[in-house]
Amino acid sequence: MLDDTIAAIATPLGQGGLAVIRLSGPQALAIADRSFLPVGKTSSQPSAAPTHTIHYGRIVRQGGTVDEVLLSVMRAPRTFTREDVVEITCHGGILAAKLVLDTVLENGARLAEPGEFTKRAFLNGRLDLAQAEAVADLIHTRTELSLAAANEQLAGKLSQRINQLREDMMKTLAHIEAHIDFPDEDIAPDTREQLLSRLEGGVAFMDELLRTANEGQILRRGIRAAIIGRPNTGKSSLLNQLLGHDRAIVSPIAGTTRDTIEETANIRGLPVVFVDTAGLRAAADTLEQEGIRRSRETVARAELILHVFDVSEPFTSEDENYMTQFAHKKRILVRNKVDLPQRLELPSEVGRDVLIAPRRAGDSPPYQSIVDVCALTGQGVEALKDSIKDLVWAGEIKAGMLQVMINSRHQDALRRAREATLRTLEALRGDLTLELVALDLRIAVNAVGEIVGKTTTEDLLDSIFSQFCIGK
Ligand SMILES: Nc1nc2c(ncn2[C@@H]2O[C@H](COP(=O)(O)OP(=O)(O)OP(=O)(O)O)[C@@H](O)[C@H]2O)c(=O)[nH]1
Ligand SMILES: [Mg+2]
Repeated sequence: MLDDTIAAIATPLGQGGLAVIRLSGPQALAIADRSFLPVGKTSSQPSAAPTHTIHYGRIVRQGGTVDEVLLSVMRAPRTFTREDVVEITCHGGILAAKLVLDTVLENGARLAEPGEFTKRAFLNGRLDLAQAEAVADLIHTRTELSLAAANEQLAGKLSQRINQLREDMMKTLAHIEAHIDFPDEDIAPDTREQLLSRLEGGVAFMDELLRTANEGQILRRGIRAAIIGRPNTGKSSLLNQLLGHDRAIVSPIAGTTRDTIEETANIRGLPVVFVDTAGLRAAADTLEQEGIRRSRETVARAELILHVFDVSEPFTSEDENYMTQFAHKKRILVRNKVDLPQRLELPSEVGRDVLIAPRRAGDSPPYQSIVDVCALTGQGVEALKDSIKDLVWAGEIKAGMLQVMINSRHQDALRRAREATLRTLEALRGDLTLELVALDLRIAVNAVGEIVGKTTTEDLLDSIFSQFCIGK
């Protein structure tokens, strides 16, 4: 498949100043020759151009000029795909970019599939699989913290550790297999101890990596935080404060918010999707009922709940309902409208001392934190942001591990590797035949190898690269 030449528009479709059409493959220069007419003394035919040079000229198609462009020539192997690459920068209209693409397709290129450039980079050994995934993370990243993590992964920080782990395990495997070949020789007791402790070290390291999965997930996908509470307590006002702009309609009328409103904010480096909801009250009309149904669904999917109280109003049974619902989730109690005279008296069990109390099933709600705010002025909102970060970011991760936060695919592979390694340990301790020991260890080595793409299947590659956009 790598003997054809692929092409795609690498910039977003739409109107912009510039657009880039990318070509990669053995015919990239020849196809560029057929599509490009150099203009001026310093420009040359792509096939005659030195590597890493830019040329001014025109894209011509059926005798007419399509667009005035700059064409970059990058010869293998010092390119993203390790193949010959040509990038054509044209004017950023949808039509211009499309016609340039059509021209190179007519001249012999094939339209690239999503992620195919990155896939080639992987297949040609330019990137391993974990690094290729980091490219997708870089494209989708929404905060500086996740950008930093994606860059570390792209630089190979995770891959280095995974490769080290895999090599250690392969050494152990080689050792055990050597003994299979000489069945008369028993493994000496101290050698056995050594093998056991090396495998145990491997499991400990896998555990350390697995602990980063949750935070890795948070950095990549963000968390969902639902804002719930009685009508008119100031939920929409709070959303606007957290976002820093007026997203939701605020009014003194109870039942203002009918539909759920979602928007992402950067909270101390974490992408948090805040969801403002319609109050879950015993509904008046059918429209509001629908809003309430959606609210319920949203809240059910959220990892974190901000339960908003209006401190100028007495505690009601409605508030109590909210307390008992979704009690298994992480919750922050937000006391809003602290600028007004206070009439709210929370039930005694919502004292600050219950915050650290263990939760029992059927318990009323321990909140993990209580924050006073005024959503009108923004007072207390920074403290609320701190509180959100502290709750979702466990803080158990050592600073160095920020470089190696694993994603759910890595997590799945590591779990399988861990289980197989534990079986290996058991078999070795229990004096089972070395064939059995080696069998499980090989499963573990392969699972670890999946993370960096040392062991892959076509299905796995498809599922990873199909998540990319076309042109990447
Ligand atoms: N004094 C005071 N008023 C506030 C504060 N926060 C919100 N309000 C007012 O309370 C009213 C209701 O605010 P919203 O943000 O619309 O409340 P909500 O919870 O989204 O209401 P629904 O969408 O109807 O459920 C508005 O008139 C706000 O201006 C606050 O901290 N202090
Ligand atoms: Mg509202």
